[in-house]
Amino acid sequence: MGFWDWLRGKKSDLPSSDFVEKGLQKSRQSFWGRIRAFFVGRRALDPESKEELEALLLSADVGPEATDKILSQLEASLKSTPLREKETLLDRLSSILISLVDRPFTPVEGHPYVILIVGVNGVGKTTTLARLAYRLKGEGRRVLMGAADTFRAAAVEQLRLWSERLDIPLVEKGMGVDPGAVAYETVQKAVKEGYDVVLIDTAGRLHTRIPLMQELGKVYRVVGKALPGAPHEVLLVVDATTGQNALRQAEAFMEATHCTGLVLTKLDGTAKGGIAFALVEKTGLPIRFIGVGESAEDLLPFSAESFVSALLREEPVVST
Ligand SMILES: Nc1nc2c(ncn2[C@@H]2O[C@H](COP(=O)(O)OP(=O)(O)O)[C@@H](O)[C@H]2O)c(=O)[nH]1
Ligand SMILES: [Mg+2]
Repeated sequence: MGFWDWLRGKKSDLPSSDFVEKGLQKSRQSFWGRIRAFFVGRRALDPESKEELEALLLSADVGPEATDKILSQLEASLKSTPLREKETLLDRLSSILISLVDRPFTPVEGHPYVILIVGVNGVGKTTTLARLAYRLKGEGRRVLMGAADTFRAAAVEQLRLWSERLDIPLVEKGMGVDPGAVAYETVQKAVKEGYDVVLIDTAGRLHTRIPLMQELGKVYRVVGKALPGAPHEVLLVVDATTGQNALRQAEAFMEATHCTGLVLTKLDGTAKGGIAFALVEKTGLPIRFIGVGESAEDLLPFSAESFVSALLREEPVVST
């Protein structure tokens, strides 16, 4: 699996759907199982069943905007192209869902390739950073990490532990220092010493705390001073288990700083999963990675096809 290629916009080597299916098991068996069941034996949508489907999508965290869009696209598509004999209504829904979350990602050239990780507290920023670092190192890339989450001592310590465990160098100046200074120094070191990738952790902040949000804009600008064109990606990490609150977070972060993509974590911990559609609809950002579990292998490049199929696929019969 090529994480480096994926960062550079190449889609060649996507994760096996098995991982995605395992991670989305709860959603598939719960809310999306109900959506699947709704379509059994149905080949048309009357107003009543449309309402039923609407309620099901809303209950699966799809959110009102994306739900409206899905329903109107489904209706329009059935009107313009009636179902073929072998095609099902669920097939039609799948294509619409795929097109909804399949947003293009435009890679920016840069060496070192600098990635800034942002989001509220506890969503999985540091975990995501460490998993990316681990994968990229495994692919032979020289990785440097920066501990610009200087808000809590525990945050620096957490990254220091990862740095030791993964044997990946870390720039850190302890707690309480200006995060911009850490970010600047990290990028500067990476340029000077020829690193391939720079991953910068930032403090989790409540999206309602204005000064902290402004500080993020400053970190972004400072990174650009250390290396023109950087950061090449700003990943906004969002916790799938927080439901519609995730949308408000995303909006606030997009106002505070330029974001290039989403990381949707803890999909293994929700029975809904529809927040992916709501988030993409709201932000227009592509989902770049998903977190589907606790282990280092559980960060996956996002594929719209695998994701939708993992939500809607019939639960395989397990033979014992
Ligand atoms: N189940 C599960 N837990 C996750 C995932 N990603 C992160 N976590 C957990 O979420 C918690 C907070 O993660 P952390 O990276 O410290 O969040 P941060 O405050 O945003 O840096 C940790 O216990 C992680 O193990 C995921 O995809 N699935
Ligand atoms: Mg952290």
